[in-house]
Amino acid sequence: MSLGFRVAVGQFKEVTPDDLSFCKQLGVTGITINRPDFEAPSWRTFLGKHYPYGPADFNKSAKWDFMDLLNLRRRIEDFGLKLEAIENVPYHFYDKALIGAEGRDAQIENYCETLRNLGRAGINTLGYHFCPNLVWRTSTARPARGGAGVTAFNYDDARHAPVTHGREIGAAEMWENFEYFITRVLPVAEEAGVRMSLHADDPPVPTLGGVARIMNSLDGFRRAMKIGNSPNHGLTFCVGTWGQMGGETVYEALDEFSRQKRAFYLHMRNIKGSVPDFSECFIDEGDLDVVRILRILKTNGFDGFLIDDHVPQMTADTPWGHRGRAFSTGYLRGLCRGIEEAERAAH
Ligand SMILES: [Mn+2]
Repeated sequence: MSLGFRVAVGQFKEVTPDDLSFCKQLGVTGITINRPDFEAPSWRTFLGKHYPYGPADFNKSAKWDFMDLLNLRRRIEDFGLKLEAIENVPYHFYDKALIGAEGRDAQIENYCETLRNLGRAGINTLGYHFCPNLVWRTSTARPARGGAGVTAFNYDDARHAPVTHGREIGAAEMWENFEYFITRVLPVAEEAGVRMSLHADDPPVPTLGGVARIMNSLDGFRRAMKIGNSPNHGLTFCVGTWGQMGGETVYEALDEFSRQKRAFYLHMRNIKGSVPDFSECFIDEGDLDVVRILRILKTNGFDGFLIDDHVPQMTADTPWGHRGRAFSTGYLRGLCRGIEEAERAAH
C-alpha cells in the first residue's frame, strides 16, 4: 500500500546542477523553486545562454517568459526530477495588486500572462501569498538545539513597528484588494490549467507594520476559498504558520481542506509556542504532532507533496541549508515509510 503522497524538497531561489544532484541523493522525486527572477545571472547560467528564441521582450521583468519556464522544467526533468511547483512570482510582479495601488491592472494583466505561460510550459502549480509586507521575525538569536540557527517572533516586540506602506491598510481594504485580484486571475488560471496555491500570512497576527494580515485564521481561509471558489484554487498548507495560530487549528484546518481536496501541497516544519510568541525548531521536536498531520493526509486521500520549510541552520551549513534540509527530508521520508508500514500491518 502506498501513501498516495510524496516528499519533495525545494524553496530554491536559485539552483545549480549540484543542487539537483543533491536532491536526487536525498531520494525525493520532485522539487520546488521560489520566486525565480529569470533575469538574474545565476538563472541565465542555469537555463543556458543560447536560446532558440528571440531576445527578451520589453516587459520581461514584469512577467515570466514562456521559454524560460519551459527550459526550467526541462532542465529539472533532465535530472530525473519533477518540477512540482513554483512558489511565488517575484514580489514586484504584483506588489501594487496586493495593496490596491495605481498600476495594479497592468500587473494583473501580466500576472495572467504568467499563468498562461506556466500552463503552456507544463508547470501546473503556482504558490502565492496575499501579504504585502511578507514574513516577519523579531529574533535570530534564541537558543536552539545544539546552537542551531533558528528564527523567533514576539508580537510585543513587533507591535510598534512603523508602517511599511506609508499608511495603515485595514482588513476591509485588504479583502477588497484580494477579491479584485483573485477574481481576475483565477478564470485565467482555470483556462491555463494552473492551480493557485495560497500560503497563510506568517506570522498569523492581526496586523504588522500597519497592514492587516487577512490570511491568518481558519475563517479567513474559508472566506478566501469562497471568494476564489474554483478547483484551481487551494492551499499551500504551511503547518508551521497554521501551528503558530495555536491550539487545534492546524489539525482542524488541514482535515477540512484536505478533505475538500483544496490542500495542494504542504510546508512541513515544527515550532515551539504560538502567537504571540514562538520559535522555529527542528522537525523532530516542538509542539506540532507531525505524525498526526501525516495521518490526516493519509486518511483524507491527499495525493500531493510535502516539502520541508525554513529549516534550522546546522553547523557548517549553506545559506539554502543543505544539512538542515537533508535532516528534515530524511526524517519526513522515514515517517512516511513508518506510516506506510503501519497501514500495511493494519490491513
Ligand atoms: Mn511556509
